[in-house]
Amino acid sequence: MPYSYDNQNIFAKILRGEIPNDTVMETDHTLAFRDIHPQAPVHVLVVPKGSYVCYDHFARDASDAEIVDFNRVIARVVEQEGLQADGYRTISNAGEAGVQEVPHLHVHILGGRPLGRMLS
Ligand code: IU
Repeated sequence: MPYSYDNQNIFAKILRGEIPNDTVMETDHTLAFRDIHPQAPVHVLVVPKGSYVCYDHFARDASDAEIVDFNRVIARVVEQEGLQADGYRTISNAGEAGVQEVPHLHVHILGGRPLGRMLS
């Protein structure tokens, strides 16, 4: 199913530089910045610069270079934020059932405290 991308969403505005953000890492294809309402001591959002609504949209339509870069940024943020030793969580919400608030793909990286069981 094709996705339609709303280029007025808040992360599109951040990527265009219209709204400031607390950047932790930037590459040609990817931006990582701190969530404005952090749910843990470390709460970073990793977003591709391309116009992708959610994870399956990106995984299906992005170039290999974008996909590799996105995943490498996640790995580098985990290392830079010192999350490897104690562990961390990645989450990407999609659509209504997934309670996705911002319709531009983002992976949350959460860590810095015990996060509790999410699935049982
Ligand atoms: P969600 O996965 O789409 O539900 O999460 C959106 C996140 O984007 C949420 O954690 C917000 O706190 C965060 N966020 C942000 O960092 N900056 C913003 O300007 C807005 C939301 I609006």
